[in-house]
Amino acid sequence: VPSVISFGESMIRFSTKNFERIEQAHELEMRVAGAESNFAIAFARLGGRAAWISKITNNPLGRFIANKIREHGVDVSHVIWTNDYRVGLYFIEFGKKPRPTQVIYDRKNSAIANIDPNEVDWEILKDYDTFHTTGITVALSENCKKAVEIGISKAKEFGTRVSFDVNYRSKLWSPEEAFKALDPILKNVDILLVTKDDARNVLKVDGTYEEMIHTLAERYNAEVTVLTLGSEGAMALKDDRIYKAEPYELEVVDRIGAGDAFDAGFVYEYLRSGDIQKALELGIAMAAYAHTIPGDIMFVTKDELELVITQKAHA
Ligand code: KDG
Repeated sequence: VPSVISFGESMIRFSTKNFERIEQAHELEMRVAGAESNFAIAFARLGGRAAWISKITNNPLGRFIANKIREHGVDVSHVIWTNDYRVGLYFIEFGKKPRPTQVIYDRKNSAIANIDPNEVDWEILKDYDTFHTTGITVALSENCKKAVEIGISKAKEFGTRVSFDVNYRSKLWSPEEAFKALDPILKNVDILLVTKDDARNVLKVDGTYEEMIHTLAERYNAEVTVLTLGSEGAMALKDDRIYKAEPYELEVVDRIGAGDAFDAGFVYEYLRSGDIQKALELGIAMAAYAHTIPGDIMFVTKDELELVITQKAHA
């Protein structure tokens, strides 16, 4: 069974209903969100073994987060609990064209931002095939960045693969700050996951998608490089060979978390079979389903995904 352990912050996500503006809302939906826990949950739901590491304030908000993640079979026993700091929150107002979706973070000085990188028992990485994290964690604080760097070096030492999604968030840092911090980190990544927009705007690669993915592979030398293309599907490069998967036709309900769902599908199948084409197909199917489900969490089964993948292949 493929296994991953991810590391990052999760927050309570409050979203307005029926496209209401935050200013007018008198009710908000309360859910859990966080790129790395989204990934672990999606991975567990596919049948993988998943754990999630974080640091959380021990209060009802923190317990809400851990419980919602555990509910899907993710091991949260390595979470570091503290009585200090706070649980991050974030607010979403979904837009309808031409009004954009708005996100407001309220997460400064959260528990994980104050993590001491040495308080994580990194030895546990030995028990997993892959260590997964994203650029969001690196952006949170200098301590988080150090923790990611230590986690990656420990993973290397233990022969645990590292998968990493650039996951640029403009509310956390500038593209220049992100590039400066991430460029050295990405050189130590085995499975590199990046959107075409982050590749262009943060990692400053240009040209056709083929040229972009080759540049990324040469610069960072990952075992496998994955470039997601939004509504145009996704592509991967391994051993100089390019693989592509076409997107699904879909109606968007909530696109947040689709990238994490893609990553989980790709990494799960890549670890399971090593088949890049199949990994892309599962990633794309996961992303498509994620767009149709309110909230960040992938309430899906492997059977449902296999069915749409088969239907797509025969369409
Ligand atoms: O990938 C989805 C995440 O962006 C969302 O869950 C919130 O983790 C989050 C963040 O930091 O933006």
